[in-house]
Amino acid sequence: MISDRLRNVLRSAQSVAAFTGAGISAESGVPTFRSKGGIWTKMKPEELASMDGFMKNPDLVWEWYAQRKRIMADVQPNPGHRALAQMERLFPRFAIITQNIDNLHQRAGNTVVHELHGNIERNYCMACGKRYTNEEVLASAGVPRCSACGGTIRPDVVWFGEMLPEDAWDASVRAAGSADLFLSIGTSTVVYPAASLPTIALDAGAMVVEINPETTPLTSRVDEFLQGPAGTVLPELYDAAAAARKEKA
Ligand code: BV8
Ligand code: ZN
Repeated sequence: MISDRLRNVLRSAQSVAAFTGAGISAESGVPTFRSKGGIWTKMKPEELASMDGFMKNPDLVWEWYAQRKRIMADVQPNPGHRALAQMERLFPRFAIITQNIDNLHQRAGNTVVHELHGNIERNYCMACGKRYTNEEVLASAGVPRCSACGGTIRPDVVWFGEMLPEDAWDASVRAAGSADLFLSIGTSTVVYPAASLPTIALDAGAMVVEINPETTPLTSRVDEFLQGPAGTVLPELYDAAAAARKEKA
């Protein structure tokens, strides 16, 4: 299943970047967005994950995030997340670049995680910036208010039409632009500017490998397409990398 070219790159790579989307957390029980039965098949992204949507119907948006906060608090990292945590210890430079807000990479043990779209466990007051934990915001029903200034509290995630966090974006562009191997895992590559990162890696000469049970708009441009669920493919990829690098050692 793994080509000799990929095995050689796994043996020699000094810098690896893993770009992830909702698909890597599907096997943990986190609903994806666009796959069958995904979130966006039921509701429009701009209605729920945008300032406009929040202004129009804050109760609906908060109820949706409260539901996702509870789901993401109860799930566990799966073999796909754990294989990426093992890979961090195998390669001199290894970075996770994620669109996910579910904390599962950190909980699996990865220490270098660039969160492009925020984090479900963080919240802040839109007026004074005061920060709040999920315990605090989920204590009361409805849209939580700031105890310092009475302002409206929102989840610390990136909504459509909002800029990505500069530090995470800059670090992700650097990781993609200096990678020997770039893995695109469980993402439909349709949301920008995140979806431009595989192109940055390709243009910088990295070997780009896509892992997904389905093809995506990126598939025709990658060096290798490993078709299958991340929870199966990534442990196999880790075993191949560990074996190749042991031989070399
Ligand atoms: C912005 C956080 C600048 C919130 C999210 C250029 C062209 C066109 C449009 C745009 C453009 N530039 C900007 C835009 C607009 C927009 C955009 O990209 N729209 C799209 C829909 C066309 N982008 C933005 O608005 C961005 N901001 O551009 O600001 C700006 C600002 C001001 C003024 C001018 C410019 C902000 C985008 C971030 C939005 N926030 N999430 C929350 O989660 O609540 S996006 C959210 O959706 C996720 O984070 C993720 O990014 C995306 C979902 O994609 P995936 O994760 O890939 O998930 P999906 O379900 O689609 O696919 C899952 C895949 O997994 C599938 O392929 C499936 O086959 C696979 N899979 C399933 N099971 C498995 C599996 N794979 C492996 N194993 C399995 N077991
Ligand atoms: Zn406040």
